[in-house]
Amino acid sequence: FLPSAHRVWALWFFKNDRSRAWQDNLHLVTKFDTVEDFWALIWGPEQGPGRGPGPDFPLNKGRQPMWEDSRNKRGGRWLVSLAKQQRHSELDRLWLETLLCLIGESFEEHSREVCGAVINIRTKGDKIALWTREAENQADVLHIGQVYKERLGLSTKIVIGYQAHADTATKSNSLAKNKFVV
Ligand code: M7G
Repeated sequence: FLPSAHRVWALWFFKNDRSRAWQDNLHLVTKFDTVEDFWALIWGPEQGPGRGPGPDFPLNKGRQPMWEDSRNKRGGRWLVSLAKQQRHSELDRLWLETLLCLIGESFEEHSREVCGAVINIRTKGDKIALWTREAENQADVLHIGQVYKERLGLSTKIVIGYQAHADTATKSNSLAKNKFVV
């Protein structure tokens, strides 16, 4: 972990309440900026390395995990779509690996392009996505995609695609076209 690449991460939860607008269902759970607090969050404070509630974060919610946020609006996502049976066998591992890629700044200098990650639990098949800042930055996007796929341990036979949020936002039913694949 690179303390120099200092970042504050936020964990958000989407509570599906159909009586409210999509954005109003996004709830900030917590923020963290140390590896200790990350593990305390994952394992629970008792099993964590014994730190207190952590530093005081600014009260504002910071970046929001939505297409419209200024940091996301020109960006897109590497999407990993899982088969139903993978929830049981793979989902937790793939999500933890995704989080470790984020907080470990695993993409070298391309890490600055990474905005966050989203997990969608869906009856039709769960999804994990890694969001990046600028869909037109081909070299960054491809590097991140290649490293990410390798870190997830996905077989070379599996192809994952990158979609621009602008395309996803205008295609509410079908999947947006892939801008890149690895
Ligand atoms: P989803 O939850 O990302 O995937 O999007 P799903 O199709 O597997 O459920 C479902 C719907 O949520 C979209 O069609 C949008 O109506 C809404 N939605 C999702 N995202 C990520 C956003 C967003 O960033 N902004 C807005 N305004 N709506 C979103």
